[in-house]
Amino acid sequence: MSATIEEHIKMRISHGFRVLVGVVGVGLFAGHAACGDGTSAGTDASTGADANTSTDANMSDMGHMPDGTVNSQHGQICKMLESTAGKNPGYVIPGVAGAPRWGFPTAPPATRRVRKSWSTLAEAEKKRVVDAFIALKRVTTKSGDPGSARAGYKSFCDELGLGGYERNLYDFYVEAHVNAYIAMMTPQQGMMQMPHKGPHFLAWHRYLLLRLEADMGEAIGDRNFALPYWDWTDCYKDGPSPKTCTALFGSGHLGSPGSCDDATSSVTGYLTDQGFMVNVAQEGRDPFSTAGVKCAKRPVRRNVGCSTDIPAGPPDSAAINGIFSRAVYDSAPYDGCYTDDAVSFRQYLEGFNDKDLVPICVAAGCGMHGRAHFFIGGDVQKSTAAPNDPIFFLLHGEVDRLWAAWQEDNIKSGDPKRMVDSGNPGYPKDYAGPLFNFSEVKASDVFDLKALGYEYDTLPARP
Ligand SMILES: [Cu+2]
Repeated sequence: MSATIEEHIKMRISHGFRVLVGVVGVGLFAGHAACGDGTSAGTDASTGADANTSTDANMSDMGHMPDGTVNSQHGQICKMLESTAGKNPGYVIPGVAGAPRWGFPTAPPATRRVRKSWSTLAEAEKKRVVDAFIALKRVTTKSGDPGSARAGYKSFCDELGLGGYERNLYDFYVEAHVNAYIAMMTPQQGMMQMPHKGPHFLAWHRYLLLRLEADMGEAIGDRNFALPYWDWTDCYKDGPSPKTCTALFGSGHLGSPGSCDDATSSVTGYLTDQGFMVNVAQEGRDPFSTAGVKCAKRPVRRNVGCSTDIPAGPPDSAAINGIFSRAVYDSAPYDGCYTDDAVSFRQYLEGFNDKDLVPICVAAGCGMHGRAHFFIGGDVQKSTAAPNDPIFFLLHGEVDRLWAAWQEDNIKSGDPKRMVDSGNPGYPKDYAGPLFNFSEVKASDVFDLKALGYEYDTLPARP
Protein backbone atom coordinates (compact mmCIF):
# COMPACT_ATOMS: atom_id res chain seq x y z
CA MET A 1 0.00 0.00 0.00
CA SER A 2 2.66 2.46 0.97
CA ALA A 3 4.60 1.79 -2.20
CA THR A 4 1.54 2.77 -4.21
CA ILE A 5 1.15 5.97 -2.26
CA GLU A 6 4.79 6.79 -2.74
CA GLU A 7 4.38 6.32 -6.47
CA HIS A 8 1.42 8.66 -6.47
CA ILE A 9 3.26 11.24 -4.45
CA LYS A 10 6.21 10.93 -6.81
CA MET A 11 3.83 11.48 -9.70
CA ARG A 12 2.46 14.59 -8.11
CA ILE A 13 5.83 15.93 -7.22
CA SER A 14 7.08 15.21 -10.75
CA HIS A 15 10.28 16.33 -12.34
CA GLY A 16 10.10 19.91 -11.13
CA PHE A 17 10.63 18.83 -7.57
CA ARG A 18 13.31 16.21 -7.87
CA VAL A 19 15.79 18.44 -6.12
CA LEU A 20 13.39 18.98 -3.27
CA VAL A 21 12.81 15.25 -2.92
CA GLY A 22 16.53 14.77 -2.79
CA VAL A 23 16.82 17.17 0.11
CA VAL A 24 13.93 15.98 2.23
CA GLY A 25 13.52 12.54 0.76
CA VAL A 26 13.98 10.61 3.98
CA GLY A 27 11.48 12.64 5.92
CA LEU A 28 9.00 12.83 3.08
CA PHE A 29 8.82 9.15 2.42
CA ALA A 30 9.04 8.21 6.05
CA GLY A 31 5.88 10.25 6.52
CA HIS A 32 4.04 8.68 3.67
CA ALA A 33 5.13 5.17 4.52
CA ALA A 34 3.42 5.77 7.84
CA CYS A 35 0.40 7.05 5.93
CA GLY A 36 0.22 3.66 4.29
CA ASP A 37 -0.02 2.06 7.70
CA GLY A 38 -2.96 4.26 8.58
CA THR A 39 -4.65 3.71 5.26
CA SER A 40 -4.43 -0.03 5.61
CA ALA A 41 -6.36 0.30 8.86
CA GLY A 42 -9.25 1.19 6.56
CA THR A 43 -11.21 3.17 9.08
CA ASP A 44 -12.73 5.69 6.71
CA ALA A 45 -15.95 3.71 6.40
CA SER A 46 -16.42 3.26 10.12
CA THR A 47 -18.18 6.55 10.70
CA GLY A 48 -21.45 4.94 11.73
CA ALA A 49 -24.69 6.82 12.05
CA ASP A 50 -23.01 10.16 11.65
CA ALA A 51 -22.20 9.49 8.03
CA ASN A 52 -23.37 12.81 6.61
CA THR A 53 -21.55 14.90 9.13
CA SER A 54 -18.50 12.77 8.62
CA THR A 55 -18.57 13.28 4.88
CA ASP A 56 -18.65 16.99 5.44
CA ALA A 57 -15.80 16.69 7.86
CA ASN A 58 -13.74 14.72 5.38
CA MET A 59 -13.70 17.60 2.99
CA SER A 60 -13.21 20.28 5.57
CA ASP A 61 -10.52 22.92 5.68
CA MET A 62 -8.56 21.08 8.29
CA GLY A 63 -8.60 17.58 6.92
CA HIS A 64 -10.37 16.61 10.13
CA MET A 65 -11.44 13.02 10.41
CA PRO A 66 -14.40 12.19 12.57
CA ASP A 67 -13.44 8.86 14.01
CA GLY A 68 -10.74 6.75 15.47
CA THR A 69 -7.14 7.16 16.21
CA VAL A 70 -4.27 9.27 15.09
CA ASN A 71 -3.26 6.45 12.77
CA SER A 72 -6.56 6.49 10.93
CA GLN A 73 -6.27 10.27 10.71
CA HIS A 74 -2.85 9.97 9.37
CA GLY A 75 -4.03 7.52 6.77
CA GLN A 76 -7.01 9.50 5.61
CA ILE A 77 -5.28 12.82 5.14
CA CYS A 78 -2.65 11.13 3.05
CA LYS A 79 -5.32 9.17 1.23
CA MET A 80 -6.99 12.38 0.15
CA LEU A 81 -3.71 13.65 -1.18
CA GLU A 82 -3.19 10.33 -2.94
CA SER A 83 -6.62 10.52 -4.54
CA THR A 84 -5.75 13.79 -6.21
CA ALA A 85 -2.56 12.49 -7.78
CA GLY A 86 -2.33 13.56 -11.37
CA LYS A 87 -5.93 14.77 -11.52
CA ASN A 88 -5.41 18.49 -11.65
CA PRO A 89 -2.68 19.35 -14.05
CA GLY A 90 -4.43 22.51 -15.17
CA TYR A 91 -5.97 24.34 -12.24
CA VAL A 92 -6.02 28.11 -12.49
CA ILE A 93 -4.09 30.53 -10.38
CA PRO A 94 -6.22 33.46 -9.28
CA GLY A 95 -3.29 35.59 -8.19
CA VAL A 96 -1.39 38.04 -10.29
CA ALA A 97 2.24 37.02 -10.67
CA GLY A 98 4.67 39.76 -9.84
CA ALA A 99 1.93 41.86 -8.31
CA PRO A 100 2.85 44.71 -6.00
CA ARG A 101 3.40 43.90 -2.36
CA TRP A 102 0.03 44.76 -0.96
CA GLY A 103 0.37 46.10 2.53
CA PHE A 104 4.15 46.01 2.64
CA PRO A 105 5.59 49.20 4.05
CA THR A 106 7.90 50.94 1.61
CA ALA A 107 9.79 52.46 4.55
CA PRO A 108 9.79 51.71 8.27
CA PRO A 109 6.43 52.99 9.48
CA ALA A 110 6.37 55.92 11.90
CA THR A 111 3.52 54.33 13.80
CA ARG A 112 2.31 50.76 13.83
CA ARG A 113 -1.22 49.66 13.20
CA VAL A 114 -2.56 48.03 16.35
CA ARG A 115 -4.78 45.00 15.86
CA LYS A 116 -7.32 44.85 18.64
CA SER A 117 -9.45 42.11 20.09
CA TRP A 118 -12.88 42.11 18.46
CA SER A 119 -14.62 41.96 21.83
CA THR A 120 -13.00 45.23 22.95
CA LEU A 121 -14.42 47.21 20.00
CA ALA A 122 -17.45 49.44 20.40
CA GLU A 123 -20.53 48.49 18.37
CA ALA A 124 -19.86 51.29 15.88
CA GLU A 125 -16.27 50.08 15.39
CA LYS A 126 -17.47 46.53 14.76
CA LYS A 127 -19.91 47.82 12.18
CA ARG A 128 -17.13 49.77 10.51
CA VAL A 129 -15.02 46.62 10.18
CA VAL A 130 -17.94 44.77 8.63
CA ASP A 131 -18.50 47.75 6.33
CA ALA A 132 -14.90 47.39 5.19
CA PHE A 133 -15.45 43.72 4.34
CA ILE A 134 -18.59 44.66 2.41
CA ALA A 135 -16.70 47.45 0.65
CA LEU A 136 -14.24 44.89 -0.76
CA LYS A 137 -17.12 43.09 -2.49
CA ARG A 138 -17.83 46.36 -4.28
CA VAL A 139 -14.32 46.90 -5.56
CA THR A 140 -14.51 45.40 -9.05
CA THR A 141 -12.47 45.94 -12.21
CA LYS A 142 -15.21 48.27 -13.42
CA SER A 143 -15.82 50.17 -10.19
CA GLY A 144 -12.82 52.42 -10.64
CA ASP A 145 -12.06 52.32 -6.91
CA PRO A 146 -8.47 52.35 -5.76
CA GLY A 147 -7.24 48.78 -6.04
CA SER A 148 -9.85 47.80 -8.60
CA ALA A 149 -7.17 46.61 -11.04
CA ARG A 150 -6.34 43.89 -8.54
CA ALA A 151 -9.85 42.48 -8.93
CA GLY A 152 -8.88 41.28 -12.41
CA TYR A 153 -7.84 37.84 -11.18
CA LYS A 154 -8.61 34.56 -12.93
CA SER A 155 -11.71 33.02 -11.38
CA PHE A 156 -12.52 29.33 -11.10
CA CYS A 157 -16.08 30.20 -12.11
CA ASP A 158 -14.97 31.57 -15.48
CA GLU A 159 -12.23 29.02 -16.06
CA LEU A 160 -14.52 26.06 -15.35
CA GLY A 161 -17.39 27.50 -17.36
CA LEU A 162 -19.66 27.61 -14.32
CA GLY A 163 -20.91 31.11 -15.00
CA GLY A 164 -19.08 34.15 -13.83
CA TYR A 165 -19.72 36.64 -11.11
CA GLU A 166 -18.51 40.18 -10.83
CA ARG A 167 -14.96 39.61 -9.65
CA ASN A 168 -14.05 41.74 -6.67
CA LEU A 169 -11.36 42.27 -4.07
CA TYR A 170 -13.09 40.15 -1.41
CA ASP A 171 -13.62 37.04 -3.50
CA PHE A 172 -10.02 37.17 -4.63
CA TYR A 173 -9.16 35.92 -1.13
CA VAL A 174 -11.77 33.16 -1.31
CA GLU A 175 -10.42 31.94 -4.65
CA ALA A 176 -6.82 32.18 -3.48
CA HIS A 177 -7.66 29.95 -0.51
CA VAL A 178 -9.53 27.38 -2.61
CA ASN A 179 -6.62 27.37 -5.02
CA ALA A 180 -4.17 26.76 -2.18
CA TYR A 181 -5.88 23.40 -1.60
CA ILE A 182 -6.43 22.40 -5.20
CA ALA A 183 -2.79 22.96 -6.00
CA MET A 184 -1.51 20.93 -3.04
CA MET A 185 1.29 18.57 -3.93
CA THR A 186 1.38 19.53 -7.57
CA PRO A 187 4.43 20.72 -9.45
CA GLN A 188 3.17 24.24 -8.74
CA GLN A 189 3.06 23.68 -4.99
CA GLY A 190 5.45 21.23 -3.39
CA MET A 191 5.19 20.18 0.22
CA MET A 192 7.36 23.05 1.45
CA GLN A 193 5.16 25.65 -0.25
CA MET A 194 1.84 24.29 0.97
CA PRO A 195 -0.17 27.00 2.71
CA HIS A 196 -1.69 24.22 4.84
CA LYS A 197 -0.11 21.18 6.44
CA GLY A 198 3.37 22.59 5.99
CA PRO A 199 5.84 25.20 7.28
CA HIS A 200 4.29 27.97 5.17
CA PHE A 201 0.96 27.72 6.99
CA LEU A 202 1.67 30.68 9.25
CA ALA A 203 3.62 32.82 6.79
CA TRP A 204 1.11 32.40 3.97
CA HIS A 205 -1.84 33.33 6.18
CA ARG A 206 0.07 36.24 7.73
CA TYR A 207 0.59 37.65 4.24
CA LEU A 208 -3.02 36.98 3.26
CA LEU A 209 -4.20 39.03 6.25
CA LEU A 210 -1.68 41.76 5.62
CA ARG A 211 -2.92 42.22 2.07
CA LEU A 212 -6.55 42.03 3.06
CA GLU A 213 -5.99 44.57 5.82
CA ALA A 214 -4.38 46.99 3.34
CA ASP A 215 -7.21 46.42 0.85
CA MET A 216 -9.83 47.05 3.52
CA GLY A 217 -8.09 50.22 4.63
CA GLU A 218 -7.91 51.47 1.07
CA ALA A 219 -11.56 50.63 0.45
CA ILE A 220 -12.71 52.73 3.40
CA GLY A 221 -10.08 55.45 3.01
CA ASP A 222 -8.17 54.70 6.21
CA ARG A 223 -4.54 53.78 5.68
CA ASN A 224 -4.15 52.97 9.37
CA PHE A 225 -6.97 50.47 9.37
CA ALA A 226 -6.10 47.45 11.54
CA LEU A 227 -7.85 44.11 11.25
CA PRO A 228 -9.23 42.94 14.60
CA TYR A 229 -8.73 39.41 15.86
CA TRP A 230 -10.99 36.92 17.60
CA ASP A 231 -9.56 36.06 21.03
CA TRP A 232 -10.73 32.45 21.30
CA THR A 233 -10.83 32.59 25.09
CA ASP A 234 -13.55 35.28 24.95
CA CYS A 235 -16.08 32.56 24.16
CA TYR A 236 -15.51 31.04 27.60
CA LYS A 237 -17.33 34.03 29.06
CA ASP A 238 -20.41 32.06 27.95
CA GLY A 239 -19.49 29.07 30.11
CA PRO A 240 -17.02 26.22 30.34
CA SER A 241 -18.26 24.39 27.21
CA PRO A 242 -19.57 27.23 25.06
CA LYS A 243 -22.16 26.44 22.43
CA THR A 244 -22.07 30.00 21.17
CA CYS A 245 -19.87 33.06 21.52
CA THR A 246 -21.78 36.18 22.42
CA ALA A 247 -18.52 38.16 22.30
CA LEU A 248 -18.28 37.52 18.58
CA PHE A 249 -21.73 37.77 17.03
CA GLY A 250 -24.25 40.52 16.78
CA SER A 251 -27.16 41.41 14.52
CA GLY A 252 -25.67 44.89 14.01
CA HIS A 253 -22.35 43.67 12.54
CA LEU A 254 -21.17 40.08 11.87
CA GLY A 255 -24.66 38.63 12.12
CA SER A 256 -26.10 35.53 13.69
CA PRO A 257 -24.30 32.38 14.84
CA GLY A 258 -26.69 30.24 12.80
CA SER A 259 -28.62 27.23 13.93
CA CYS A 260 -27.84 23.55 14.53
CA ASP A 261 -31.12 22.43 12.95
CA ASP A 262 -30.05 23.15 9.44
CA ALA A 263 -26.67 22.29 7.93
CA THR A 264 -27.08 25.16 5.48
CA SER A 265 -28.15 27.67 8.11
CA SER A 266 -27.77 31.18 6.69
CA VAL A 267 -26.35 34.14 8.57
CA THR A 268 -28.94 36.79 9.36
CA GLY A 269 -28.34 40.38 10.47
CA TYR A 270 -26.37 43.35 9.23
CA LEU A 271 -23.81 41.44 7.13
CA THR A 272 -26.49 39.72 5.04
CA ASP A 273 -28.86 42.69 5.06
CA GLN A 274 -26.15 44.79 3.46
CA GLY A 275 -25.95 42.35 0.57
CA PHE A 276 -22.82 40.41 1.56
CA MET A 277 -23.24 37.18 -0.45
CA VAL A 278 -21.11 34.17 -1.25
CA ASN A 279 -20.24 34.03 -4.97
CA VAL A 280 -17.86 31.10 -5.19
CA ALA A 281 -17.73 28.11 -2.86
CA GLN A 282 -16.29 24.63 -2.72
CA GLU A 283 -18.36 21.65 -1.69
CA GLY A 284 -17.92 17.95 -2.05
CA ARG A 285 -15.67 15.17 -0.94
CA ASP A 286 -12.43 16.13 -2.58
CA PRO A 287 -10.90 19.44 -1.53
CA PHE A 288 -8.00 18.82 -3.88
CA SER A 289 -9.89 19.00 -7.15
CA THR A 290 -12.00 21.54 -8.98
CA ALA A 291 -14.98 19.14 -8.95
CA GLY A 292 -16.54 20.71 -5.88
CA VAL A 293 -16.33 24.34 -7.00
CA LYS A 294 -19.78 25.97 -6.96
CA CYS A 295 -20.61 29.35 -8.41
CA ALA A 296 -23.92 30.61 -7.08
CA LYS A 297 -25.00 33.57 -4.99
CA ARG A 298 -26.18 32.75 -1.49
CA PRO A 299 -25.80 34.04 2.08
CA VAL A 300 -22.92 32.91 4.31
CA ARG A 301 -23.60 29.71 6.28
CA ARG A 302 -22.80 29.21 9.96
CA ASN A 303 -23.52 26.54 12.57
CA VAL A 304 -21.74 27.85 15.65
CA GLY A 305 -21.19 25.34 18.45
CA CYS A 306 -22.94 22.54 16.60
CA SER A 307 -20.08 20.16 15.92
CA THR A 308 -20.29 17.22 18.28
CA ASP A 309 -17.12 15.38 17.42
CA ILE A 310 -14.78 17.86 19.09
CA PRO A 311 -14.74 19.36 22.57
CA ALA A 312 -17.28 22.18 22.80
CA GLY A 313 -15.85 25.62 22.19
CA PRO A 314 -12.79 26.98 20.43
CA PRO A 315 -9.32 26.36 21.95
CA ASP A 316 -9.31 27.38 25.61
CA SER A 317 -6.42 28.87 27.55
CA ALA A 318 -5.13 25.43 28.59
CA ALA A 319 -4.93 24.38 24.95
CA ILE A 320 -3.32 27.69 24.00
CA ASN A 321 -0.74 27.30 26.78
CA GLY A 322 0.32 24.07 25.10
CA ILE A 323 1.82 25.88 22.14
CA PHE A 324 4.37 27.72 24.25
CA SER A 325 6.13 24.53 25.27
CA ARG A 326 6.89 23.74 21.62
CA ALA A 327 10.46 24.85 21.13
CA VAL A 328 10.80 24.02 17.46
CA TYR A 329 8.92 25.86 14.75
CA ASP A 330 8.49 22.86 12.48
CA SER A 331 9.91 19.40 12.14
CA ALA A 332 10.36 16.77 9.48
CA PRO A 333 8.58 15.58 7.46
CA TYR A 334 6.86 18.99 7.67
CA ASP A 335 3.43 17.71 6.78
CA GLY A 336 -0.02 17.31 8.19
CA CYS A 337 0.35 13.58 8.50
CA TYR A 338 3.01 13.67 11.14
CA THR A 339 2.22 12.85 14.72
CA ASP A 340 4.81 12.68 17.44
CA ASP A 341 5.15 13.50 21.10
CA ALA A 342 7.53 16.28 20.13
CA VAL A 343 5.09 17.73 17.62
CA SER A 344 6.26 21.12 16.46
CA PHE A 345 4.80 24.54 17.21
CA ARG A 346 3.38 24.91 13.70
CA GLN A 347 1.84 21.46 13.63
CA TYR A 348 0.31 21.94 17.07
CA LEU A 349 -1.09 25.40 16.28
CA GLU A 350 -2.43 24.33 12.90
CA GLY A 351 -4.20 21.48 14.64
CA PHE A 352 -2.46 18.22 14.08
CA ASN A 353 -2.30 16.89 17.53
CA ASP A 354 0.23 15.43 19.78
CA LYS A 355 -0.62 11.90 20.88
CA ASP A 356 -1.21 13.17 24.40
CA LEU A 357 -4.27 15.07 23.19
CA VAL A 358 -5.90 12.04 21.64
CA PRO A 359 -8.19 11.38 24.59
CA ILE A 360 -9.77 14.82 24.37
CA CYS A 361 -9.46 15.27 20.68
CA VAL A 362 -9.22 12.08 18.73
CA ALA A 363 -8.87 13.63 15.32
CA ALA A 364 -5.90 15.39 13.84
CA GLY A 365 -7.18 18.73 12.71
CA CYS A 366 -9.59 19.34 15.53
CA GLY A 367 -7.00 20.91 17.80
CA MET A 368 -6.23 24.63 17.95
CA HIS A 369 -6.79 26.43 14.61
CA GLY A 370 -8.75 23.44 13.33
CA ARG A 371 -10.92 23.40 16.44
CA ALA A 372 -11.79 27.07 15.97
CA HIS A 373 -12.89 26.33 12.40
CA PHE A 374 -15.09 23.51 13.68
CA PHE A 375 -16.62 25.69 16.35
CA ILE A 376 -17.87 28.21 13.74
CA GLY A 377 -19.16 25.51 11.39
CA GLY A 378 -20.83 26.21 8.04
CA ASP A 379 -18.63 27.74 5.38
CA VAL A 380 -15.68 28.07 7.77
CA GLN A 381 -15.75 24.36 8.62
CA LYS A 382 -16.94 22.56 5.57
CA SER A 383 -15.12 24.12 2.71
CA THR A 384 -11.75 25.18 1.42
CA ALA A 385 -13.63 28.40 0.63
CA ALA A 386 -13.61 29.15 4.38
CA PRO A 387 -12.80 32.86 3.80
CA ASN A 388 -16.38 33.24 2.56
CA ASP A 389 -17.24 34.08 6.16
CA PRO A 390 -15.36 37.22 7.29
CA ILE A 391 -14.92 35.49 10.66
CA PHE A 392 -12.22 33.46 8.91
CA PHE A 393 -9.94 36.52 8.96
CA LEU A 394 -10.59 37.21 12.65
CA LEU A 395 -9.86 33.56 13.40
CA HIS A 396 -6.58 33.79 11.51
CA GLY A 397 -5.80 37.05 13.30
CA GLU A 398 -5.73 35.00 16.50
CA VAL A 399 -3.53 32.34 14.87
CA ASP A 400 -1.15 35.10 13.76
CA ARG A 401 -1.17 36.66 17.25
CA LEU A 402 -0.24 33.34 18.84
CA TRP A 403 2.62 33.00 16.38
CA ALA A 404 3.69 36.57 17.28
CA ALA A 405 3.71 35.67 21.00
CA TRP A 406 5.72 32.53 20.37
CA GLN A 407 8.19 34.47 18.22
CA GLU A 408 8.59 37.11 20.92
CA ASP A 409 9.40 34.47 23.53
CA ASN A 410 11.97 32.88 21.32
CA ILE A 411 13.65 36.16 20.49
CA LYS A 412 13.66 37.22 24.15
CA SER A 413 15.17 33.94 25.25
CA GLY A 414 18.53 35.21 24.02
CA ASP A 415 19.49 31.71 22.96
CA PRO A 416 21.21 32.28 19.62
CA LYS A 417 19.88 29.00 18.30
CA ARG A 418 16.37 30.14 19.06
CA MET A 419 16.90 33.47 17.35
CA VAL A 420 17.59 31.96 13.98
CA ASP A 421 15.31 33.41 11.34
CA SER A 422 13.75 36.11 13.53
CA GLY A 423 12.62 33.81 16.28
CA ASN A 424 11.64 30.79 14.26
CA PRO A 425 13.93 28.12 15.71
CA GLY A 426 13.85 25.00 13.65
CA TYR A 427 12.49 26.79 10.64
CA PRO A 428 13.60 24.85 7.58
CA LYS A 429 15.69 27.60 6.03
CA ASP A 430 15.77 26.06 2.61
CA TYR A 431 12.04 26.53 2.53
CA ALA A 432 11.79 30.12 3.67
CA GLY A 433 11.24 30.84 -0.01
CA PRO A 434 8.44 32.28 -2.14
CA LEU A 435 4.86 31.86 -0.96
CA PHE A 436 2.44 29.88 -3.09
CA ASN A 437 0.51 32.15 -5.45
CA PHE A 438 2.34 35.20 -4.07
CA SER A 439 5.80 34.58 -5.44
CA GLU A 440 6.72 38.23 -4.90
CA VAL A 441 6.98 37.47 -1.18
CA LYS A 442 9.19 35.00 0.63
CA ALA A 443 8.09 33.37 3.88
CA SER A 444 11.03 35.01 5.62
CA ASP A 445 9.77 38.46 4.51
CA VAL A 446 6.91 38.18 6.99
CA PHE A 447 8.71 36.78 10.03
CA ASP A 448 9.12 40.18 11.72
CA LEU A 449 5.66 41.63 12.15
CA LYS A 450 6.86 44.98 13.52
CA ALA A 451 8.83 45.57 10.34
CA LEU A 452 5.55 44.95 8.54
CA GLY A 453 4.01 47.86 10.39
CA TYR A 454 1.62 46.25 12.82
CA GLU A 455 1.37 44.75 16.27
CA TYR A 456 -1.25 43.33 18.64
CA ASP A 457 -2.86 45.22 21.50
CA THR A 458 -2.02 42.36 23.83
CA LEU A 459 -0.28 39.04 23.53
CA PRO A 460 -1.66 36.14 25.56
CA ALA A 461 -0.27 35.47 29.02
CA ARG A 462 2.27 32.67 28.86
CA PRO A 463 2.27 29.75 31.33
CU1 LIG B 1 -6.25 28.48 5.36
